[in-house]
Amino acid sequence: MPNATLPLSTNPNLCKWVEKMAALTRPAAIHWVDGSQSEYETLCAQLVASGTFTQLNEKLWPGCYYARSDASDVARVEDRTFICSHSKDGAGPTNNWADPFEMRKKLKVLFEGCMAGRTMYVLPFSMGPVGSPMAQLGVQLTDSPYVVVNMRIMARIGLPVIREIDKDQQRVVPCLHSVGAPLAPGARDVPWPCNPEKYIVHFPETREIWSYGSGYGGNALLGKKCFALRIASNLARDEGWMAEHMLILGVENPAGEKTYVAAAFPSACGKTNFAMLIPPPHFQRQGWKLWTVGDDIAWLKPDATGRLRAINPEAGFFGVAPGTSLKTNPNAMAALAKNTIFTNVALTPEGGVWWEGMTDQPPAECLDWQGRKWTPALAKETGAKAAHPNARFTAPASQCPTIDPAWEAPEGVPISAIIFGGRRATTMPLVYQAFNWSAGVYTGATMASEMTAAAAGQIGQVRRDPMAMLPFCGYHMGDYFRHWIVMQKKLRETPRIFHVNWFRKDAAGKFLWPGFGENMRVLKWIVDRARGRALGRETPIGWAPHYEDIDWTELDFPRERFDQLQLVDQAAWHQEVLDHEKLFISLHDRLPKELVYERELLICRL
Ligand code: TSX
Ligand code: MN
Repeated sequence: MPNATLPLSTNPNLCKWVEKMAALTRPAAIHWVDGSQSEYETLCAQLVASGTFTQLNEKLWPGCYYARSDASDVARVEDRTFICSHSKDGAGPTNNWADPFEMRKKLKVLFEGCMAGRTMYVLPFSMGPVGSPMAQLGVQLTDSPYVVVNMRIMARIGLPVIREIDKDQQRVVPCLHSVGAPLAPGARDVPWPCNPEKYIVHFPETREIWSYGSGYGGNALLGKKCFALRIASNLARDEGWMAEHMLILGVENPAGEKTYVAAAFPSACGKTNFAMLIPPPHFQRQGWKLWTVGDDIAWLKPDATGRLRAINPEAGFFGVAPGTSLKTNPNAMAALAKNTIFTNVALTPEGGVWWEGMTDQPPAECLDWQGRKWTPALAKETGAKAAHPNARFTAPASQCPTIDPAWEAPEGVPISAIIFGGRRATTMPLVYQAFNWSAGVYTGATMASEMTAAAAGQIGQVRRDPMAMLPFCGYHMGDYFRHWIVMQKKLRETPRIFHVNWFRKDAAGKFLWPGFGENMRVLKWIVDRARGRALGRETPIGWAPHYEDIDWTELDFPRERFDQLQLVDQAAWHQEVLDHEKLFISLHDRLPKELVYERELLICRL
């Protein structure tokens, strides 16, 4: 038997599962995580001693740590992510499917003895405020102390969660995680253990997650994408709620009335920036305030009166560092100023961190995300980046200056509008409102974004990413659309649905819209529309603002430019609906009829 701290739970099923998984993975020790500050400090000190963490300069970055991952373990691995439902069709054509029986056999072999020489941490966590009727419980077994300290920021963990688990009849999602790097007796560890062979596996029917080989982000912090989106989307479909890849934002008007919106954007659209938006000075003087509830995931559920309410299941921000600055997102900069873990950014000689876009002036020299010397001259010569483009900060949400007073309300906040968006140089206007719920679902189902980095596709190529859920829906996308359609019947009043595009360009290739704080002007129209207080113009694709419907105070934005920004170009939209059909054909056998009809109606209106 491994040397172990006392089991903190009295739940016999949990204790038996821990024993069984320990027998499989054979750790040298078992540590039940209590979630305390002192435990956190001990683990961080241990990570510093083992070379995984560097403690940053206490004067510049109090309570902050710095980690470099292995160069091969820097992002989610979508081609190694599996949905193992009983039927292949249940996972749909957009997910990797594997037979659950075959996969279990494979995983048993991989996990056999994989924690040798390491400590297995038993990490109880709650996605959502502890005790909230909308929260969900999980226990992650992991051999990565880096994962434990990151999870302490991103979720509620430890003793208060154990007390919830020990109440009867609580469902707990078992999550097994290993970096897949057993240590032989006396062998020296590396700063970032991982395995070239990676498996991120979900069993939707039995609500289980098995993750092997990676220590990074969404592959390893299993409460986030694996649980709060892929498993939760299955729970939500079965139980009549929604698990969405959305930020939640509160808009307070000068009368003190608050309207909450949820918004889904594909990556590289500035979702975290939008979640922490600062209104232009004129709006601030009038008394408009924006409040952040969450920046990545929303769980939405109809309440007893038939209103849709939302919680943020997370407790922190796992944000992309490059591009984050006092100009683009001062609230994020305040949130990450202390008690934050940085991964794969650059390290400055003063013991600080830096990344591309953080300041106009780069440091004279620093160590890049792989620990090599980096200078601005070198960057100019070779294009080398100091920080990895997917470098991250893990920061407590409570440290965001605009965190909403109700961000941990167990009953959630009422959602009045849902916003979809994408990065589109052409075709999509700045803003429009779908005619009704099913037209709105069509808008979300067909949303798309242009590739920015040459990550997978070509730069500029339009990629469909329905509801920004393509990599995160844990079942068939056609069934997912149907669930959206069906949700209307559970609501007395549906949130109004909008589409925005901050990225339309003119013929010269320049952005037509200033974006960032100025997006408040669009948000005001959205909130006013949702509350039935703003006018609109009917277009073939939905309701759009007249020039006069937007508050232009202190922004010089000519009417002609606005017309250009809002133009619904017939030829471009004919192309657009043709492209919608491609997506629909791939899902045809499970596509709800409503979406086929919405497309027909749209074509007729065009
Ligand atoms: O986050 C962005 N938002 C949302 C902000 C609340 N970004 C950054 C995207 C990369 C992740 C934006 N970039 C936005 C935006 O609204 N808009 C743009 C495009 C843009 C970039 C630079 C300028 C203008 C628009 N600069 C000047 O006009 C000087
Ligand atoms: Mn995300």
